[in-house]
Amino acid sequence: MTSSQPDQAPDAPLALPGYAHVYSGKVRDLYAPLDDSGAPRDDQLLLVASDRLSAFDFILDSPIPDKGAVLTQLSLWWFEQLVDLVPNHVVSTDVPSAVAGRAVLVNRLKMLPVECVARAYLTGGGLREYVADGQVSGVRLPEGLVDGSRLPEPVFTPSTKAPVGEHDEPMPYADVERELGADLAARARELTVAILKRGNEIAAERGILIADTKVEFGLEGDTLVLADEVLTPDSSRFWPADQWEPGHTQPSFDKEFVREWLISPASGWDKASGEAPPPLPDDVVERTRAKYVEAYERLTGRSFSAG
Ligand code: PZK
Repeated sequence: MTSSQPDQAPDAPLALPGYAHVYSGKVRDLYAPLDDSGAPRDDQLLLVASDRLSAFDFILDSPIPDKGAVLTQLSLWWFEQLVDLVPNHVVSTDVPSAVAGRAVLVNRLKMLPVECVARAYLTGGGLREYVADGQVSGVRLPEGLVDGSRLPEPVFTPSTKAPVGEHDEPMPYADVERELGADLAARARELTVAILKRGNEIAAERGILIADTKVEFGLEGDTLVLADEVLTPDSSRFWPADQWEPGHTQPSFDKEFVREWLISPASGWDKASGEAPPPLPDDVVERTRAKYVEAYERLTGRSFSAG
């Protein structure tokens, strides 16, 4: 059994012949393809999504079968839906069989040093800012909004890229302009908001609200390119539309059963203890897997088949 303290280094990354491990995030791993001389190529990366799940800032010991594949396939589908708005980094899905379905070969970009976030509904850090001063990321909002309220227009709420284990901090738009220049900052803002709007237009017809999302852009010359994953439950808050009821915390589409079980007496776990959460019961794992598959199938209209 592995442990799961916050900030703890993940297990040894999978060895992939022909690739060098570059970096591991909480739930994904990055590799560089090797060239004919065995040196890492500097123009491409292999993005591998794992079945790991984070909850309450812990990486849980129980993997969710097929989560990495479902999220990879969902991202690929969104990239297609967005291609008229923004080009993306995808090169190929021809990847080693050990990571088939959950890895993508991408163009290596010069990444923007900003997390591009847009919010269509008010919750989380955006709600805290609003309660404190009636604004979110410098945008004045109407009075009377509550947890879960739909915003009049999606708002760009950039944040800093925190090191693994730390939380991203809100970044004033003026700082984004200083980092990127006014022109690039404005393009990143417009694209981020456009991606969330398009996402919600599509998702609304399929019973899902996308409360907010975080996207990553890189540059290829002067062109902004959409990178990383896009509009997945890991990068966005998905809410079931039929349960949307402003005034309280909305249930998470994907993690509802995990959170509910972890905070229930059945888990024997105290969120405030600092201890690692216990492994999930099989039925919670299975019901959570089913939610990821359901999100994929509802959004894309395709059926998910592993392998
Ligand atoms: C890049 N990440 C985050 C993703 C991880 C970490 N196309 C690109 N070019 C250059 N860098 C990146 C990308 C992308 N995407 C993405 N860090 C760097 C990340 C997946 C797994 F461990």
